[in-house]
Amino acid sequence: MDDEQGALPAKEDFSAWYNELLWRAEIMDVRYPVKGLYVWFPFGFALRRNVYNELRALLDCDHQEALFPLLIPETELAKEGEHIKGFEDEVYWVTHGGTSPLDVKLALRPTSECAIYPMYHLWVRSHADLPIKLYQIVNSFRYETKHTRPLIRLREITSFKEAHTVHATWEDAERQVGEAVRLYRAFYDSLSIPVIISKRPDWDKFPGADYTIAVDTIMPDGRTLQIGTVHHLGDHFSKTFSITYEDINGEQQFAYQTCYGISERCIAAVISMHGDDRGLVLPPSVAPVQVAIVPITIGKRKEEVLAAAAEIEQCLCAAGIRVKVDSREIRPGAKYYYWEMRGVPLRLEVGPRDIDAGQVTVVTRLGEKSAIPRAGLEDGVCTALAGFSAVLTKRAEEHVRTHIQIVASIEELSAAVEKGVAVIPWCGKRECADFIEESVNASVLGTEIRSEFIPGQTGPCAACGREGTGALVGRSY
Ligand code: P5A
Ligand code: ZN
Repeated sequence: MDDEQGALPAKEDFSAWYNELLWRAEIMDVRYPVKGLYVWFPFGFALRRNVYNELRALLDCDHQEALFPLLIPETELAKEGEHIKGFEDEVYWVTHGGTSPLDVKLALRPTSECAIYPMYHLWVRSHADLPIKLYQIVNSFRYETKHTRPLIRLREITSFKEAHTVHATWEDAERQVGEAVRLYRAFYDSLSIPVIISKRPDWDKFPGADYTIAVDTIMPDGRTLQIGTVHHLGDHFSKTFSITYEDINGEQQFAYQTCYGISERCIAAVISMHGDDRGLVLPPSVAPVQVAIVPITIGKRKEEVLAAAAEIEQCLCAAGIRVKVDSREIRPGAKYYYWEMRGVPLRLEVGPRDIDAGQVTVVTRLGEKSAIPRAGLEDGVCTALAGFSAVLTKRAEEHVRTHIQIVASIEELSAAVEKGVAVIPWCGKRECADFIEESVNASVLGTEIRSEFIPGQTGPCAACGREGTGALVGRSY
């Protein structure tokens, strides 16, 4: 792809920057002729694979991966009243097989409760079968009517990781909700993305759930992005789909369930949180290329420099590092630009002077320059990668910390939501939330906030003055 297209729009202009970066860094091609559907370029796909490998590794400790069909018969999808009410406007329907109308319309899964739970009905027999913890990573379809955006609001979610668990008691399911939140925290830690966990207001919970815990992060423009949700489903679906087990006394009991999901919004978060005016900045844990080697081949010692670069590549590759030598016949400056755009954490420069000094010059994606001795290079590079991750985490935490304000009044809230999110006391009543939302043109996102950046807060409700606790308020994507 042509790299000589002038500068990337500044990150200040977040939407323009984001769209242009997806193209320039070869993450996605947005020109597919269906709204809300996008194409992964190979580089974007490699990033996706690494990100989902992190997620898989965490899940595989105590979940099993499975795969259920894309198509859900209308008869199943319509069974749980709340669920279908929540999704009916977003479902794509398959109505024909060739030219013949189908007897039963088939939905493209907007999510897979109604594909998986009829099978759980068959699989769950006794308390000894529980708990069940399955997940799948699939595409799902939602006819979104809000403004679609690559990786953020899709009509085909290509990378929907959904986990579905079954338990003997409500309390067991609640414990699983806690486990899932911990798992998502660990996942986002591995991506250096700070998160804010909160309980969504009742009217904003997942259709068919007892309650929903959401994972949000703060985008560069101060708006929040919901990057994961964990739902306690109670026994709503087990009653609908008749998922029962025989307890130790030989009696039939309804099971309790949870489900939790993450989409490629996690990749949108990585790109948006860490990127800068020069392009992507990727955490080493998921960067498709962790180290780019640029041979500096001016002068007579070209062959010697190329040989040294190849040897370094081999040695780093053997140490399990994702490394590439860039030996293209273009200026080193053009190579720097190219790898910076693609977020490569470390650039190694190898020239005659480095060879003579028995060292390699290392420049991080954020511009820190140092030299690592050629002897023990693998260890030096691993240390530099770990250091780079730590810097990304610190930077991201700083961003989140400076975009949260604790406020007490509507006036303060109004100013705060222009810059980021705010926390304000709220009594829990719907009409007070409506009043707050209308006053400041932002949403009450959640309560029972769990975040190291936000202290517990109580005080008089900003709307009615009754006793309240901290509610997260912001504008979201
Ligand atoms: C949990 C998994 C569910 O669907 N069923 C199985 C539950 N929850 S959810 O909140 O509706 O979606 C889970 C997460 O997916 C992301 N998401 C989207 N990402 C991109 N485009 C969309 N149109 C879209 N819709 C939802 C959100 O991060 C959400 O938390
Ligand atoms: Zn109130």
